Amino acid sequence: MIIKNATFITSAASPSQFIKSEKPIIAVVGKSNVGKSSLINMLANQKKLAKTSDTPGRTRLVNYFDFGEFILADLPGYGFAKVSKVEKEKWGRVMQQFFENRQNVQYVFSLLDIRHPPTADDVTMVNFLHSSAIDFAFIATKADKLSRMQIKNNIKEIAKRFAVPDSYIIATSSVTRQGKEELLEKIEKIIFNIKNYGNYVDNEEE
Ligand SMILES: Nc1nc2c(ncn2[C@@H]2O[C@H](COP(=O)(O)OP(=O)(O)OP(=O)(O)O)[C@@H](O)[C@H]2O)c(=O)[nH]1
Ligand SMILES: [Mg+2]
Repeated sequence: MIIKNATFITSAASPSQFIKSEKPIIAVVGKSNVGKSSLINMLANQKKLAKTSDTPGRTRLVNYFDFGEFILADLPGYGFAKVSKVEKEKWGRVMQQFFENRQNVQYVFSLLDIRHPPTADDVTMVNFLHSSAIDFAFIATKADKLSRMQIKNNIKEIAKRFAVPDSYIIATSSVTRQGKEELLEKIEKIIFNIKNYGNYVDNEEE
């Protein structure tokens, strides 16, 4: 798949602003600073489509990007300690509403920092996706920070933690663009499956 001209669609601050589309919507989730926005920019071949930041936890919005055949939703990062409890609970509720309606999202990329073991929040997120019956894939980010051997070992550890085969985890780097082609192939399959077998838009809710 070739991405020609990805564009920003809109931001949603509350459930009433979540978009509905004929195109599959894939959400990008992960803890603050894991590299969600950078991954989106890598796929788009653009530097500043999605705002990236060294300061974690800035974005409290769902940002939507049109990639032609599909839509990527850049979600606020979780696990940011400095966010107040009230704020966290508010966003927990917004996210719950996002994931509980299958018209909002059909697939999820769960991002994990390849250097570290999954956090408690990562595990909570994955369990939540399981219980919501949302199909998802793991993406290990910042692979440029490790040697090839370390990448292999850490992928093994992450896979073990979630009881999935190593091949379920795609190692990526928004710096070297490692994993980009693999990811685009994966997206192609995801779109095919949603269109042909998924309970996508017109099956359930309408
Ligand atoms: N070396 C390296 N740095 C990365 C990579 N991806 C992201 N970063 C850096 O990590 C920091 C956070 O990246 P973002 O893409 O803004 O992370 P995010 O997950 O969108 O963060 P929030 O929006 O705050 O949740 C930035 O300083 C990026 O430059 C990567 O693949 N390799
Ligand atoms: Mg971001």
